[in-house]
Amino acid sequence: MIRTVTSTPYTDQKPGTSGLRKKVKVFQQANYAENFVQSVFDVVEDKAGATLVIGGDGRFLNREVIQIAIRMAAANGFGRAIVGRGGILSTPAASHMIRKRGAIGGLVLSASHNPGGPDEDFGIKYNIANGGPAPESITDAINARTLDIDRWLTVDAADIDLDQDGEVMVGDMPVEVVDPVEDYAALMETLFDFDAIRASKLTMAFDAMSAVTGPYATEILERRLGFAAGTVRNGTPLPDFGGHHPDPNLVHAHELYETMMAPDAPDFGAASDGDGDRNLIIGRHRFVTPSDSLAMLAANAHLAPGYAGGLKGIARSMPTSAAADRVAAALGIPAYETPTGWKFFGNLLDAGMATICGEESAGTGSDHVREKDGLWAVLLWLNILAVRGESVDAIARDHWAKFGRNYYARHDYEGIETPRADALMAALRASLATLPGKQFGDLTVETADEFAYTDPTDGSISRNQGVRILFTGGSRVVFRLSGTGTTGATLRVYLERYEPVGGDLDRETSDMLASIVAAAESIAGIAQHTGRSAPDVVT
Ligand code: VG1
Ligand code: CO
Repeated sequence: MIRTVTSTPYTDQKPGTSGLRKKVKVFQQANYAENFVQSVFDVVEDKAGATLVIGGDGRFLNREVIQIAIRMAAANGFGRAIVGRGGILSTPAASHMIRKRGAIGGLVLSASHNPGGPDEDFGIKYNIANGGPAPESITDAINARTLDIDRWLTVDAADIDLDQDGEVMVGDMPVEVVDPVEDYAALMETLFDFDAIRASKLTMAFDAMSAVTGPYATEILERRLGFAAGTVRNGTPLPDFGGHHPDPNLVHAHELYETMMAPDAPDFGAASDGDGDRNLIIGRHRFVTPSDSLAMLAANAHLAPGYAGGLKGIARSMPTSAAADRVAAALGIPAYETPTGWKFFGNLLDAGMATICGEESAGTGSDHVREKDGLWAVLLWLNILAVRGESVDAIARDHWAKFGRNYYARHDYEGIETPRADALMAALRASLATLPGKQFGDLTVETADEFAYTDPTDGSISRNQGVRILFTGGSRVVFRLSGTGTTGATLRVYLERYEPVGGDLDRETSDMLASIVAAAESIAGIAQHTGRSAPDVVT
């Protein structure tokens, strides 16, 4: 029996960079999650009889919203729901499941790198039939629907047992509870040379940050690849991630960093985020920036069986360093520059224009799914290390010697009052026309603009994607406001300096970027607008 529940709109359900993210308390308001899920379902065409994948990163509220979504899917006429056991599906595993099972789409319940728990964050993201995040045309339609929604549909049915594999009926809809790891692990075995990695006898430390990758990493790294028990740390997904931010950067994964800088460090260290789509790579005594990791993976991908045929193209988000562009040029393949967020890579991957994509925020992935994929990046690195028989440090130095080095850092100013952050961006925009030719220390502005992207496959245009100031010689600073936060505004300042082949290739990043940091302050007046003299997080 389908039941219609009367509701009224919430005005704050606009998806950001990656889905709708709010405080748990916001999601706990009457009809809040239901309104959003119904708005998604109202926008999905041809859902009658179609398959829907549902899973999440295990954070607080995950199981409750999954039960709600299952009943609503049944009432909205879906033909089948596939749910990860325990409510668990990493973002890349959900993407693969949608593709493998021919689903019409999926709900991924996650706020990714944001903290979890009763007073922290929750999120809902909708992925389409290609397995990727819904593009802006669809998220805009969902948002429009949330503003005039007046009812949601459900069936009267009890919660299902999420911990029991198998099939049960909810209303007229079969619900399959499946192993969240099996299909994903099998996919990884098709891409990488597991025998070579096993034979390499490399040692490693993997920090799952008490988030969703624990079960995936334990199965793949410890069981299938034979890494020692204990290689995976913090391997049990916890609803509050143990009270930490499941954000794999040098601030939140500092224990891993310390392990990797110690005299007895293993060969390779890595971490992933809340929903398993990001990766942090630290070799023994060598941190690799995510932008460099993208470039190095692209340059060496042909060493792994899944990429032996070469790459079709490389795509990166605009704030990501240009290191990958130099690899694309050397390989004679196209390089694409997209706005921040994985949803912009989907069309390029579907069209066969790009094979590998990446973002400075520790996201890398390929055309094997339509999301970024943390463990995929770890396995590709391991495959490369096994084949080359060299350390991460040696591979990094070799890369810079060939391509030059893009020194890079991101400075985040978190929890700024939104009007102040908006004022900073407005002043910056207003000054753009006056900047070219201006001198800041040893830097001269070449061009200054606000990034807009025209999708080469469908011609859709996305504007206001960040302010970029390019200096002569390939250095630059980019300013944008985060679209994933839940309190106030976060200003991200992306700093990059290119040092050519033969230059200073092994210096401290902070020294190399000092003049760009100073220029960023003069150009944007960060201290004056935000009242902050230093960033909260440097990655
Ligand atoms: C951030 C990152 C962006 C990433 C997004 C989702 O967005 O900068 O590169 O795609 O998070 O990642 P923003 O708008 O806060 O800068 V995940 O792993 O949090 O889904
Ligand atoms: Co994530």
